[in-house]
Amino acid sequence: MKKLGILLLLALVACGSGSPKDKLAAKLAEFAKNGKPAYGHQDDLVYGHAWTVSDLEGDLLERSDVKDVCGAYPMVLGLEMGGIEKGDPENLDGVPFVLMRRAAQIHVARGGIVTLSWHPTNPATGGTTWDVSSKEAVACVLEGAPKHEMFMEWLRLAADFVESLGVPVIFRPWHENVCSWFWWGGKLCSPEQYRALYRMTYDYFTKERGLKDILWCYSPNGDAGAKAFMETYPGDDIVDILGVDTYANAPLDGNWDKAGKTYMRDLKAHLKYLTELGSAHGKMIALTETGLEGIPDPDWWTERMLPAIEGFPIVYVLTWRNAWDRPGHYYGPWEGSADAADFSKMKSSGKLTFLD
Ligand code: BMA
Repeated sequence: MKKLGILLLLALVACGSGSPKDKLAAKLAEFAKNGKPAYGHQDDLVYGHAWTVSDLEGDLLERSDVKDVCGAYPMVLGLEMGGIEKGDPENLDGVPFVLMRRAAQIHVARGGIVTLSWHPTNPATGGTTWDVSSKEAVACVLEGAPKHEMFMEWLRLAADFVESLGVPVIFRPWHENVCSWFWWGGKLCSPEQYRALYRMTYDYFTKERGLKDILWCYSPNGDAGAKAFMETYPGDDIVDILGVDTYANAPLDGNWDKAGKTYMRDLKAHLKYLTELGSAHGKMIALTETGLEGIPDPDWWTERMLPAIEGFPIVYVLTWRNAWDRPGHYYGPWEGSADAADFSKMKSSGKLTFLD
């Protein structure tokens, strides 16, 4: 048991000292210690269900689907960097990077926490992040390989953006890797190549660029299982948070009760092995992505998600985005959504930490 690391974090909170990264880590550890994981929502503040921010420089970013429903902002704000590697002004979902920067800064000034995901272009083919046609995508960017220089430029652009935020962040690159729906997926590179990719990213950000206020999160898809999770584990020396991404699925046979139970069973199994690994490696753990698209199950929050995560020492749980331009693509509540009352009930239970 490597509890020392986490105890040290809590001691840092108590005496109010440490770097911004240490303070962020300590704040997160406190959520788990109190048994009240932080609630997070992807892209909250920059848009929501059927609305988006148009005044990029002036909007005070006070709107949030989550706040509209329950009166509080999510504690964790997820933002997405896909597209930064191409020098695009907007990410792959059409969110301007200037707006994201302001959102991150405003959210942290309010007392919130920011996590960054990244769905970059396929370096081998120039296709999207979901282009899994090449087994060379990871191999070709490693040291000495043909696309290495190009890829280091991508890392430079990504690091420039992270640096420009000026706030500590949780960075979660190369996620959901054990499955194979992204170009860094399990069938497209060896565990050694994956680990080399992660470490190269870490080394560039921290050693070359001196970006110290980043908590590094490693988060395969939860159904990887403990063995596969550890096969591609980048290493205790560079990872701060162990996470899993585990989604709920709509039932093919219309049986919502059965589908809900399957989600709960799977999620509990994933969080059980994550808890054991967190304890063995002295790392914080998180449910880095979850949700049910379109939330047609009106009691999903209090009957499914909350009971499934209760008792596990996760520091946060993040549900995915409410796309402003795709009416059915949402994972958080919004004013008028069928699950809104149940979400408020979950908030009132006091079992999760929001930014009140
Ligand atoms: C996915 C979907 C996509 C989006 C991507 C990156 O899960 O929401 O529409 O482009 O995340 O944010």
